[in-house]
Amino acid sequence: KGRVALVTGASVGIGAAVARALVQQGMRVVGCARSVDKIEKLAAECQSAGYSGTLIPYKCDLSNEEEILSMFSAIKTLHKGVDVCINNAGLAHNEPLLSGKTEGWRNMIDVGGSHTHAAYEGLTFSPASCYSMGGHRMVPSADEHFYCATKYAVTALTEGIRQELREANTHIRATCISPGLVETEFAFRHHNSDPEKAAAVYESMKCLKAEDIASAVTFVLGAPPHVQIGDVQMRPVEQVS
Ligand code: NJP
Repeated sequence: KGRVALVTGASVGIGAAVARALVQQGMRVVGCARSVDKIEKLAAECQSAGYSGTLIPYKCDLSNEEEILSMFSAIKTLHKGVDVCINNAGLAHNEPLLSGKTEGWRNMIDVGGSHTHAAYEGLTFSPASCYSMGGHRMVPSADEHFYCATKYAVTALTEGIRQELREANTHIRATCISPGLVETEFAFRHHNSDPEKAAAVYESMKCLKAEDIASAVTFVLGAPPHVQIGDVQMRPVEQVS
C-alpha cells in the first residue's frame, strides 16, 4: 500500500490486469504503453470501482530509448522513484528462423528488455522492493522460435540482474514469471491466428486468464523481505508443452 509501481504494457492483457490488481491494493501505478487512451479508460474504471490506489497513464513507445529515458525522468520528478517495476510489455514477430524476415527481431528484444537498465539507473528503489518480468514459454512451436529465444533471454537477464543487485548490496529482489498460454489479444495480434480458431483453442484448453498472472504478481510482492522468489512458472493444466 502506498508504494509506487511501473507496469509496462498496461493498455491490455496481462499488464492491464496487473495494473488493476496493484491499484486495488492501494499502490500508485504508472501504466505505460503506446495506446494511452486504453490506460486512461482503465484508470477511470479503477476510480469508479473505488480502489484505494491510483493509475497514472503514460504514453511511451518502449522501442524508443529517448521516450524510455524521458518517462523515467518524469517518474523521478513526480514520484521520486519506483518500488516495483513490472517489465511486461512484449510482442512477437513470428517467422521461420531459416527463411523468415529478420527485421522484427531487434524490435522484440528492444521492447522486452531495454528499459531494464533505465529502470535501475534512473530510479531509487526502496529497500524492500521487487523487480518482475514476463518469462518464457518452455517449448517453441511453429515460427515462434525467435520469440521464445527472447523469453529465454528474459530468464537469463532476470537472473543476471538478481546477481548484480546482490553484489551491489541492494535489497531489491528480481522475479521471473513465466506464463503458459494466457487468454489475451496476443495470439490475435501477433500469431496471425484466425480469431475463431484461437478462441476455440482458448476454450478447449481452459487457458490461464490475465488475472491469474496478476495474482502471481501480488503473491510475489507479498513475500516477506527476506524471501527471494526467483521463478514462477504457470501453465494451464491442459497445456502439454
Ligand atoms: O500481450 P498483449 P499479453 N511500446 O499483446 C505493449 C508475455 N507472454 O498481455 O503499445 C510500449 O495483449 C502493448 O501496448 P500498446 C508476452 O510476450 C504472454 O498476452 O498499446 N508498449 C500491450 O499493452 C508479453 O511480454 C503469453 O500496443 C508496447 C502489451 O505490450 C507479456 O506476457 C504467454 C510496445 C502486450 O499486450 C504480456 O502479454 C507467455 C511498445 N513498442 C508470455 N509493444 C500469452 N498471452 O499466452 C507492445 O508465456 N507493447
